[in-house]
Amino acid sequence: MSSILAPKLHFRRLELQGGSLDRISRRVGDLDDIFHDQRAYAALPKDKLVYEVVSSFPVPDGTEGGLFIGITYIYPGKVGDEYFMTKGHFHKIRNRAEVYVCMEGEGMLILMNEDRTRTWAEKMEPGSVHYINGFTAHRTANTGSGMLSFGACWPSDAGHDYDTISEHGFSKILVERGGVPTLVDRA
Ligand code: S6P
Ligand code: ZN
Repeated sequence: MSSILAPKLHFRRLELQGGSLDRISRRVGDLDDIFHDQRAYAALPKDKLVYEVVSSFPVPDGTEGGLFIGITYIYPGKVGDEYFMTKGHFHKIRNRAEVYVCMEGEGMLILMNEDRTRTWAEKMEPGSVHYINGFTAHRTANTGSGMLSFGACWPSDAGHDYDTISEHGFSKILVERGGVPTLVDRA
């Protein structure tokens, strides 16, 4: 049996250790097709950090039966009235599920079914656990004034389909209305 270097997700330290870690930084300039207010988007510095993801892949990408683990850190901020958020994706193998565990901050997990007829959201707070069913697009938004950090665990053969979201978006967006995060239909 080949040996694997198991990742350790440390909830209290908000960090991932062990194995070879993959780090991704997403800045304003990387997210040009996700926010609805293009004028507010254009006014922000392109190098401003929106979120970072640290992931551990204990088995090769595409392995059936393994799991990947990651932590996402979303900075506080808004583009117009829309909160800083992740790109969002379906899994390439559509039936693959995922679990998120919120570690710090306040946020919303935004979910959408495959035919885009339903978009809904779950509140994220420290300790909240979120089961993301297969066939469901998912993205997270930071609705608080500090960092939103959460752990994720997903099947190692799930893959990511970003193109469908970048082309069609979610059918609702999460905006601030009177200080309250609110899902509204896209204009
Ligand atoms: C992976 C999992 C998360 C996201 C991360 C960033 O399946 O859902 O680790 O990759 O939250 O979001 P995105 O949409 O940019 O990959
Ligand atoms: Zn995912």
